[in-house]
Amino acid sequence: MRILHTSDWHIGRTFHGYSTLPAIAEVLGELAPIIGEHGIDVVIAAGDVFDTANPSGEAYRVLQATLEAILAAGAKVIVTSGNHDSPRRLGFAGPFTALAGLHLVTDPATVGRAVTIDDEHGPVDFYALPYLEPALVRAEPWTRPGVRSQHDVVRDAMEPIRDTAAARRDAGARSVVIAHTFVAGAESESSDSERPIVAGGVDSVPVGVLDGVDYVALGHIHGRATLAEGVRYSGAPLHYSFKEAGKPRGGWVVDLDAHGLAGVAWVDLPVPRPLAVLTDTFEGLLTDPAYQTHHDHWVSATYTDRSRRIDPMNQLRTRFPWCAEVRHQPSESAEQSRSVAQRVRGLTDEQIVANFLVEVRNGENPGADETMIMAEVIAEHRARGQRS
Ligand SMILES: [Mn+2]
Repeated sequence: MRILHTSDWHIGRTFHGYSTLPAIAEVLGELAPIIGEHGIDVVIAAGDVFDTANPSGEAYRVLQATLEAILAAGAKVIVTSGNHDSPRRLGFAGPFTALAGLHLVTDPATVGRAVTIDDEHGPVDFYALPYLEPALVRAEPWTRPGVRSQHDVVRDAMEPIRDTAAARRDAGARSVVIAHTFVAGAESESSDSERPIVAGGVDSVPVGVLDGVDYVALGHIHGRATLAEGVRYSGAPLHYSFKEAGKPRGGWVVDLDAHGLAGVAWVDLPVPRPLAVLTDTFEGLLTDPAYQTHHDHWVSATYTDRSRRIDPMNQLRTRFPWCAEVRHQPSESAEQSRSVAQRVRGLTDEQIVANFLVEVRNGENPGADETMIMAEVIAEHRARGQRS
């Protein structure tokens, strides 16, 4: 069996105020040709199908066209819900669409129940874990009392799955888990375009919790990540943040043979409009010939001039029509990236105060009068300190 693992389609998301619907429709439109070319049997969408719980009619139209084309290309589809989706809305037609090979698994009550699809070697059991909010699933019979975290709920969901998978392995069954959650170790590949599951704290699942099945298709992180040979994030099919600039977009092609995982390969999806993150003086951004290549790209421009420009966006758009973000970061502020302790090490009190003024005034040094006043105040303070 050959599986295409995708996730985080986020249909309906905006990018710096622009609709991404035409771009995601184009990218998802490439799935059907990939299915034909690679002989894909099953397509997985591991959560965050939509960007919101209440998507627009246009967003539904993109999803409908995508799923219709996948089914027409001859693959089955297994979809689960992410934290952005409404499980009820996304899953409502699941009992009927399953008859057509479209499995919408979004109900926490069905955790542990497999969607079984046969190949020439026998059954493959797909266990989907929609995003499991601890407070909303603690009444489910498969949870232990007092579940509080992603670690707790995914651990509890996995225990019966692991037992069933082990028992059915003897009968020739292979098993795949689909989960929308944050697994520890994926941090380096993560991006700011996914909101954290728990604000103000890291709530992650140790990778070992997912042991015992042949492949784990993860969703939630927007960059691809490999946590183990058979435990991976595919990432989003479209760039949804400048933090993802240069990162590949696509999915994992997963092969199962009679014994389990036989191989994993990456397949690229097209990038309709690449991202460019440019930092230079304002003049440099507008005139350096090297940037001409970014004319049709999404551009995030940071200009390093000392003073702020009036309406920089409109000026930059004369050169970069798709400039989506402008930041002002005076070059002196590179100094700010060092810690305070590093910056003051070995300096006199006079130097520390002078540097502070330079920093808060975008590079303007203290004048002679100011230097004299500072010296007086510091001397006075020192004398007072010695007396007490
Ligand atoms: Mn998510």
